[in-house]
Amino acid sequence: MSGAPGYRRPAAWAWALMLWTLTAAAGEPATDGAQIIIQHFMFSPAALTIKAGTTVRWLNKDDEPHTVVSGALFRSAALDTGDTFSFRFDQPGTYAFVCTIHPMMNGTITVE
Ligand SMILES: [Cu+2]
Repeated sequence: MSGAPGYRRPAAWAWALMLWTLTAAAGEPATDGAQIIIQHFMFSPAALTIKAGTTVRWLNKDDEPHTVVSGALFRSAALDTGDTFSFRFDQPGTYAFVCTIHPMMNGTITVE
């Protein structure tokens, strides 16, 4: 009638703790890294603004391989599902990046 025996709704603090743990585990150690999710043949967010010195991590959640390439600045290998690629942006500027396998997939990082 009201769920399985012994089941109790987790308290709000438990959810908060779990979210915090997940977030902490996904981030770069000791830096305020940013993350871009690759899913449904899109970069999300496609436009990101960060401070100089920030490491951006791309995570492929698609079942298709994708790459992350920005001119001569960086070039990832083909990322399979669950694979990540990270790059630290030290110089202010605007950086376009693209998936070379699917050139309509593109995005921009603005480094302040
Ligand atoms: Cu792609």
